[in-house]
Amino acid sequence: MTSSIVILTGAGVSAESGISTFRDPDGIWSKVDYREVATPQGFAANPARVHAFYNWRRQNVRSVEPNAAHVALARMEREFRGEFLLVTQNVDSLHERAGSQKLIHMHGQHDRALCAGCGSRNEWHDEMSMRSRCPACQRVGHMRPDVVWFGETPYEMDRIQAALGQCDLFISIGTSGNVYPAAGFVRIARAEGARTVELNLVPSEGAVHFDEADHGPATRVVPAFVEKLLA
Ligand code: BV8
Repeated sequence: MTSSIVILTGAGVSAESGISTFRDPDGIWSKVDYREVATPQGFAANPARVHAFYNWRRQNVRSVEPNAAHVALARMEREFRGEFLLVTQNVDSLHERAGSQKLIHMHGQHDRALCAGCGSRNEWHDEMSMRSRCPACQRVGHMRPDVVWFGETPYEMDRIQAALGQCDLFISIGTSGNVYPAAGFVRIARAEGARTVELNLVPSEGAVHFDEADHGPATRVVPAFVEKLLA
C-alpha cells in the first residue's frame, strides 16, 4: 500500500503544451550555449543576452496551456490519500495552472524576479532588463530571473531530501536525467526502499535505476499511470 509519493518532473512534461525541451534534437541547448545564458558567469558577462533569453522564454509560455499530464498530476494530488510532493525542474507555471499545490520549483520560476541588491523575490510577467526597478528596494540594475543557474544551489533541497527519505513511491516524469542533483533523486529514493518508476518518452540517462518504466508521450503514460494508481 503506497503511503507517500514524490514526483520529479522535467521539460518533457511540458513538451506537448508546446514548450521546447533542452536536450532533444531541436531543444533549447541546440540553439543557445547554456554557459552564456544559464550560468552566473554568463549573466555577469552579458546580462542583456540573458535577459533576452528569459524574456523570450517568458513570452513563449504566454500562449500555452497545461496538458493532460499536468492535469493528471493535479488530480493525483487531490485524490491520493497519503503524503504527496511534486518537485519540478521546470521554470514554467503549468503545474500550478493545472491545479498542483504541493509543488516545489527546485530550479526557480521564470515569471519571478530576484533582486541581487536586496534579495527580494517578486512575481514578474513582463520584460526584464538591467533598467528594471526592484519593487522592494526601488534600485535599478540588480534584477535577474529567479531561476537556479548551473553552479547555483537548487531551492528547498532540505525539504526535497526529507521527502525522498520517507517516500515509498518515486516517479520521474519527462526528464533526461542529465542535471544534478535532480538526476540523483532516484538513487536516494531507491536506497531508502522506494519503488521507482520512470514515465518518459524514451529511457533516460538514469533508466537503469528504475524498477519500472512506461515509455511514451506524457499525455498518454501519465494519465494512465495515475488512473491505475488511484483505482
Ligand atoms: C548544483 C535553469 C550544487 C533554469 C537549469 C553532481 C552533483 C551535483 C552537481 C553536479 C554534479 N555534476 C555536475 C554538477 C553541476 C550541474 C550539472 O548537473 N551539470 C550537468 C550538465 C552535468 N548542476 C548544477 O549546477 C546544479 N547546482 O549542483 O549546486 C549543489 C548540489 C547538491 C545540493 C546542493 C547544491 C544546478 C542545476 C540547475 C541548472 N539550471 N536551468 C532554466 O533556464 O530552465 S538546468 C535545465 O536542465 C533546466 O532547469 C531543466 O529543467 C534541467 C533538466 O533538463 P530536463 O528537464 O531533463 O530536460 P531535457 O531536455 O534534458 O530532457 C527532456 C526529457 O523529456 C527527455 O528525456 C525527453 O526524452 C523527454 N520528453 C520529450 N518529450 C516528451 C518527453 N517525455 C514525455 N513526453 C513527451 N512528450
